[in-house]
Formats: sequence, structure tokens, C-alpha cells
Amino acid sequence: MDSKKNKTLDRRAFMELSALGAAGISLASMPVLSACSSKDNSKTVWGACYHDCPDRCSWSVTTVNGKITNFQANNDAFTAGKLCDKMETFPEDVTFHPDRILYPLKRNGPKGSGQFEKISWEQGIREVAEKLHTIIAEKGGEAVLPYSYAGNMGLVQSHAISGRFFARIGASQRDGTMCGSIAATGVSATNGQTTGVLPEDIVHSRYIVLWGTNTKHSNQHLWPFIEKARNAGAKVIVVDPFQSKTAEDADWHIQPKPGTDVALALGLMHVILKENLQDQDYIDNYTSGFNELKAHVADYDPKTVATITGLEEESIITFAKDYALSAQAPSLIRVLIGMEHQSNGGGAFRSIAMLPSLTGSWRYFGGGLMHMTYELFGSALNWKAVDLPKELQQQNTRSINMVELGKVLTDTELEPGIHALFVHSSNPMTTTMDQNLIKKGLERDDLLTVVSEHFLTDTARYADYVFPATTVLENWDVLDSWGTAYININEPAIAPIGEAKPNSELYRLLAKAMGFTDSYFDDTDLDMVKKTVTSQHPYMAGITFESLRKNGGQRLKLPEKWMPHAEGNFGTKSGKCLFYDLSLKQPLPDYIPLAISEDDLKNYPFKLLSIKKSKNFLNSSHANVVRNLKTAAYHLDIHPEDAKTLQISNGDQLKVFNQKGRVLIPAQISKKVTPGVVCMPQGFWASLTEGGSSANALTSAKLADMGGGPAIQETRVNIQKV
Ligand SMILES: Nc1nc2c(c(=O)[nH]1)N[C@H]1C(S)=C(S)[C@@H](COP(=O)(O)OP(=O)(O)OC[C@H]3O[C@@H](n4cnc5c(=O)[nH]c(N)nc54)[C@H](O)[C@@H]3O)O[C@H]1N2
Ligand SMILES: Nc1nc2c(c(=O)[nH]1)N[C@H]1C(S)=C(S)[C@@H](COP(=O)(O)OP(=O)(O)OC[C@H]3O[C@@H](n4cnc5c(=O)[nH]c(N)nc54)[C@H](O)[C@@H]3O)O[C@H]1N2
Ligand code: SF4
Ligand SMILES: [Mo]
Repeated sequence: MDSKKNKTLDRRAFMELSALGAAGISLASMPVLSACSSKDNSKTVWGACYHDCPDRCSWSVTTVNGKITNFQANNDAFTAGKLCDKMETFPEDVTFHPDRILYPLKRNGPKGSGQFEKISWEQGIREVAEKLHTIIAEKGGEAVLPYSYAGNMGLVQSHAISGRFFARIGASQRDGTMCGSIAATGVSATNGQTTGVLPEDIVHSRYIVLWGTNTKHSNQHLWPFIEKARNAGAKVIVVDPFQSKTAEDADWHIQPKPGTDVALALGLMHVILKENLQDQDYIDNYTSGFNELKAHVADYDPKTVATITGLEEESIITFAKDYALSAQAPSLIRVLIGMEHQSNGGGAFRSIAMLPSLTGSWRYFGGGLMHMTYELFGSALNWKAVDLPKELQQQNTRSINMVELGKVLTDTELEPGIHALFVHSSNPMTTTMDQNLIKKGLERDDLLTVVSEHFLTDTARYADYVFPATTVLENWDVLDSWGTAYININEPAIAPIGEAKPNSELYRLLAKAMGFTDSYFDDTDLDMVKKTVTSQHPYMAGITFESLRKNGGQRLKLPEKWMPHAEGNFGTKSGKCLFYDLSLKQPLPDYIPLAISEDDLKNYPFKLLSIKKSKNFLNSSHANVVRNLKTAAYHLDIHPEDAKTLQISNGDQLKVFNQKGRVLIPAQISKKVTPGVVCMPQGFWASLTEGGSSANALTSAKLADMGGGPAIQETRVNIQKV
């Protein structure tokens, strides 16, 4: 991949020419000042990973005379003394990376060219505020679209001040549907909540189904707990259309066709009920709609399900029986997010969530369903500190689904159209669907694009103004978690590098320049951190700002044996698990095949999975680190039968294309996919790939059945050798 290297060099050369190369300083020689020092000028602070990762690791950072001398994983039960490979070298890879943006930039070449000049913060803020005033006066506040997402999950830096700023100007609201919305809506339709078994308790499970989740990549700190269960005799089953690293290490890899999980789950129910393996007492006491479900799954016999899923009838029957007979062992299903991005994604999560109530595995410690944990923090924290103040809560401005960014930026009928786009903590040119349409939008001369970033990402290259953001080592924050029960604060270890400022400060400065004097812009980051963790909720017993600052992250004080549904107590209105819900468009989950025209089937015969295959990327973050690029699997997995038909050999350069765009990528012939399915990694920056486009050049803004999220994996493509 020489071209990749050259492009990196080009960008570096540009940075140096623009006098930005001064950032190229090694970790050891970085002359930064710490906020406060002890006698020997050394200090250690606690921090936590800001990524959109279920593990939410924590660490300590030691500095001597303001230089980082140690960056170390916490030894708590979950982080267990080890960060993932991508984060172990975080200071070098991100904070001190030579390409890091350290000064405000103003575009001085065509949009997308990556040509910028250095400007002062004063000039940048003044000019952006002036332009914003004009746009709001002429088009209205809704002509402004804020676009931030999963790049930084800290409660302060993700939304606290930026949220107030955009509400204050009456901007359009960004509906954050891209990750987890389908899954959470699906599971909640059944259980009324997503929180089930807690991650550590998987050690008590003895039949573990990792359904559509690549634990060894995406949830790495759960794996040691699974190993522990395994050592005690647990079986691990992975259900995934792709042979992931996790599937390779499983006792059984069940490989259905993508998007058919709802049929598989209903098929398991069919067998369980036919064999009378259900826990009728649990069903009678704690669920509703059993009779309707029973009648419904009668249609999902193993033969029908085998046809839909591509699995053997025998496998479906064995899976159903093993799962049901292990209910007391107990059995646990672990779901996460990746499987949601299908047109039947919500239905899949909804139906899978019914299985533990059918078998009664919730009654046993370590049994049931494991999903997300963010609800634990919902009442525990003092959210008022970071959310909108009362006077801004009645926002009635329009909401724009973030998946449709390309569409709204190019929609000439939209009233008002989008005339200002503010991006922070996201890289939509790489991570959002329909890359070419987004590019077309970002190329508009009448669009003001403002990006706050660490790097000149694919998105930042299209900005009119780029503001340098601090990294997690340079700012305060508080981090809840969607995958653990730990709460963390993050204390800055070093002063901001160059002229970088926290996201919060960017929006405070903009608010001031816009003439806003509202007191809610005066809350400092530290104030907000302190207030957020100051709470009388029982889960926060013994947890204070001081204790977190002294000891690092703490686990919420939850009841000792967390068995949320041992006796029902579902989060639904009735408190019951809902097998059947008349209030939903589909009262029962059903497999609804996607309508595809004969022509499309013929022209685009392959189904494309574009997933988080590169262990050392976090979506598009860390994807500019040369070491990570070298080890990343940039190839298209294609089954030997398909390769034979297309006369493709290993390593052949391919053009993968459809109506939305095309991607150039080498072939890797492998049985990791089944015939008719191909798989490429997501997260690669288009500007660093040969051909200048990456996975989302092929995806569309098509939505799934629930939650308003994208059916990313419902993408069809054709393939040619180039
Ligand atoms: N290393 C690394 N870790 C990450 C991330 C990363 O980019 N890199 N991203 C983080 C983020 S943002 C998230 S949301 C989580 C996601 O965590 P996961 O949900 O575990 O991750 P994914 O890799 O998106 O999806 C997992 C698996 O779902 C499979 N899958 C796709 N379609 C289907 C289907 O129809 N049925 C079934 N059964 N399986 C299907 C994929 O093949 C993939 O192997 O990971 C987080 N952790
Ligand atoms: N094809 C395909 N597309 C996908 C997915 C998929 O599986 N397949 N997965 C989807 C999922 S689950 C997710 S969560 C999204 C994630 O998509 P994004 O939200 O775009 O996440 P990242 O790619 O991690 O980009 C985050 C950017 O934020 C920047 N950043 C980090 N911290 C800060 C900060 O403090 N301040 C500022 N200003 N910037 C910061 C980083 O440098 C990085 O460039 O991608 C989605 N896109
Ligand atoms: S990305 Fe995930 S596994 Fe890696 S350090 Fe952060 S929280 Fe831990
Ligand atoms: Mo995500």
C-alpha cells in the first residue's frame, strides 16, 4: 500500500510547509506544563478512555515536570491492568502525533484540497460568529446543523456546552441514530430496558451465546471473563455471518446469512416449544403474549428457517435444544450492536431478547441476556450539570436523522436548507453512510463547515475553519459507560498542546462572540464534572469527586447479586416481558425479506458487510497511525466459489461498486464468508486509500425496521477485477 504512505507524507509535508510541523516532538521531549505539581514536580492523575467502546477502561498518567513519564492501565477488576493495543500507545499515537492539528486553520484552497493557512483563535471565532449571525438572520437557526458523535463519549466534551450553544441559536437537532439505537429499541420493546446481566457475571454462565458481536475485537475486556467461565466448563457459541476472531475461538460458529437472525430466533422458539423445553412457570408469571407468540412461531419450523438462514436444519434443532437445556446451567446470550445494521435489525434484537424469558434462564445467576448498561447511570448521576438548562429544554426545532447527512446537505427543496455545519468528535466523510453524497454536500460553496478535530480527517479537509481540539490527556471530563458499571472522572495530565482547546471552550468562545451572556455558558468543565458525580443516589454511595480523583474509576454500588429479572420486574409498563405488543407496527417480530428487484439482484449479486474488522481502529480513529494501517486487514473477503466464478485470485485488485460509488480493494479468498457475501473493513480514511474512497462510499441512508438507525449491512454490490 505505497500510495497510502505517500499520501501520509504529502499531508505531513503540507503541515510542515504551513509551519505546523512544530508538533513533531517526541513524547520524552514534550515541554508541557502540568496544572499542579507536588514537591518533586511529579503528579499522577486518573483518566478514562473516551472512546465509544463498551469496556470504558481507566488509566493513570504520571508526569514529571509536566512531561508524561508513565501512562498505565488501571488495575480495577475490569480494565485489569491492560488497555487494548490501540490505546496503550495513545500519547504517541494521538496526543503527540506529528500530524496533530495545533492551531486554528482557515481554508485557502478548494474545498477538500486540504489547503489551509494558520490563523489565530480570535480571527477564527470572530469570522465564524459573523458568518453565523448572517446565516441565522437570513435563513433562520434551523439552517445550522450540529454534527457530533461517538469520537468522544465524555459527558462534558461530547455535548454539555455545545448542546447549550446550538439550543440557544435554535439550530436543527441531530438525531443520533447511528449506533445502538436499533438494538436498544429492539431489546426494550421486549424487556422495557436494555440492562440485563452485568459483564463480570458472565463467569457464572455455562452456555454463552455471543450473538452478532465480535468480543475479541470490540469488547476485549469481556473476553478474560468468558475464558474464566470456559475454564469452569462453559461452551461458547458465536452466531455471525462472518468468521470473526471471536468465531474462530468459539466452540461452535453458527454462520447464518446476514440479516436473518430474527428468523433464527423464532426458529429456536419453535423447536423449544415443540420439545416442551420452555419454563412455563416463568412464562405464566412474568411474560405476556405467550399464546400469540406460540401461534406465530408455528410457521418458523426448522425447514423454513434453514431456507431463510442458509443453516442446516439439524444445526437449528441442536442449537435450540442445547440452549434450552442449559437454562439452569445457566445460559446467557450476549448481544451488542453490530448486528443491528440490517433491515430486520430491530426485530432480531427484539426476538433474541425473548429467548431467556421463554427458557427462564433469568432465574439463575449469570443467566439471561447481556446488553448495554447505560441505564444504570440514568438516575445515578446528576445529569442536570451537563444537560440543557430549563430555559432551553423546550426545543421544538426540527430533528435531522444523522444518517441522512448527505441527503440534507444536497436537498434543494429542504426549507431552510443547511447553510452551516458544525462537526466535532465525528468524521462523517468516513463513518456516515453515502460518502459520495456527503462529499457533494461538503463541496457546496454556500455551506459554512466548521470542524473541531485532532487531525486533518477526511471531513476536516472540507472545512472552512478547523479548530484544534484537546485530547483526553488535556481536559476534564466525566465518563459513564454503556458496557460496564464503572463511573470515571478524567483529570487533565498535561496542559493543552499548541493552541488546542476543549470542545466546551470552543463553544463558550463562540457564544461570547455571538453576544450571548447567559450564565449557563459560564459553567467550567471542572464545575460540571464535580456536579455530575455529586449525587445521593444509592448507586453512588461512597463515590464522590474526591474519591474518584484519588482512586480512579469506581464501580456503582449495585446490589450484590445483580439478577434483574429473576422474578420478572421488566422495565415495561406491565412489568412483564412482552412477547406480543399491539402498540407496535409489528405486534410480533417477523422476518420480512427486503424487497429487491430482479435487476438489482442481477446487477449487484453480493451482499456487503462493512464491519469493524481492524482491531486497532476505533471506527475511523487511530486509522491514520501508520503502524495500525500496516496491520489492518485492508482486503475484501470473498468465498472461494465466488472467486472462482469471477476468476479472481488472492491479492487481485478489485473494484467493488454499486449505484452509490466504488471502492478499490485487494481480494482475499477465504471461507470467512459464505457464498454471496463479501466483507470489507470500515473506518479507513478515503484520503488514505488507493482510489480515494472507503466502505461508506457503497452504503446508503436506508433505515432499519426500528430505532431510526441505518441498515448499513443491507448493501448490495458487484465486483470486477481491475
Ligand atoms: N477494535 C474495535 N473495537 C470497537 C470498535 C472498533 O471500531 N474497533 N467500535 C466500537 C463501537 S462504536 C461499537 S458500536 C462496538 C460494536 O461492537 P460489536 O457489536 O461487537 O461489533 P461489530 O464488529 O460492529 O459487529 C459484530 C459482528 O456482527 C456481525 N454481524 C453483521 N451483521 C450481522 C447479522 O445480520 N447477524 C449476525 N448474527 N451478526 C452480524 C459482524 O460480522 C461482526 O463480526 O464496538 C466498539 N469497539
Ligand atoms: N460502514 C460502516 N459504517 C459505520 C459503522 C460500521 O460498522 N460500518 N459503524 C458505525 C458506528 S457503530 C459508529 S459509533 C460510528 C462512529 O463514527 P464517528 O462518530 O465518526 O467516530 P470516529 O470514527 O471514532 O470519529 C471520531 C472523530 O472524533 C475525533 N475526536 C476524538 N475526540 C475528540 C474531541 O475531544 N474533540 C473533537 N473535536 N474531536 C475528537 C477523532 O479524532 C475522530 O476523527 O460509525 C458508524 N459507521
Ligand atoms: S478502546 Fe476500549 S478496550 Fe481500548 S482502552 Fe478504550 S475502552 Fe479500553
Ligand atoms: Mo458504535
